[in-house]
Amino acid sequence: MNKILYIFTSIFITSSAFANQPKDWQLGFQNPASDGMRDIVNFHNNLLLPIIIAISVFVLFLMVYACIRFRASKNPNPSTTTHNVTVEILWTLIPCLILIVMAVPSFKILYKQDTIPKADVTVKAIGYQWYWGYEYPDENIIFESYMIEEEDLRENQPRLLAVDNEVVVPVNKVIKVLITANDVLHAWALPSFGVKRDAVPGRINETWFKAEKIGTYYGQCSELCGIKHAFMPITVRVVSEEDYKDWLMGAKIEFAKEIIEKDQFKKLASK
Ligand SMILES: [Cu+2]
Repeated sequence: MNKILYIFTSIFITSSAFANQPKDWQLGFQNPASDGMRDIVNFHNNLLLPIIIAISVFVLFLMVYACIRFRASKNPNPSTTTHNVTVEILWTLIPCLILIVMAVPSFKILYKQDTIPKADVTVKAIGYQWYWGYEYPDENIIFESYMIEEEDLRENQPRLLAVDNEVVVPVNKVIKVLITANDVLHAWALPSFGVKRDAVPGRINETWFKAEKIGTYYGQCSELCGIKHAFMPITVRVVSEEDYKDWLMGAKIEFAKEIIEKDQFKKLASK
């Protein structure tokens, strides 16, 4: 009974209770944490959903009506009409109009996603079988990010989603993500930010997001990439500007890509 209640509340009460990771019995989207995702959710809830419901109800009505009105006992001599120009024009024209109504806002969102504003932080994500590697090209930082096995999970770490080394980014800043892969196709996807891009070997795809809330956000590889496709999650920790700077100091030493000069190390370590 509780389960049924939960499903109903999940359907009818919008996602304010949802955090930034998938929940049991969840049907809708995760909470948007960026402008881009809010556009997508609004597009879905205010336009697509009403159209889908209207079409489904209309088709159901026609089917039920035809079943009752034209059943054999009521309609022993069926009509032999094969053409009706008006109806044919209508059932071509109306779906076309519906598609145009959907296409216009859809393209608007796509172009908005495609136009990357000036980036404050650039992160490069590299898909491997089966984990993600990350680079901060401007910060001399490189690290790998593996899923934490179930027996090693700490409190509040979700199963199959938490990783050992999280991507850390500042809140309310434009984060540009460069996405590529080293072996097969992967896809870097983070539902709360409305971000999903294929990771293609030999090619760099770009996307961006601006996280509005501090918190931890979870995503997964979204391109079937082999036997452990389900075990290469993505964790992004959004922190304040100061926390980001603190993290950067430590990360520059811990995850240094190139050897740090002695003086530079001293400078970083002293901060
Ligand atoms: Cu993958």
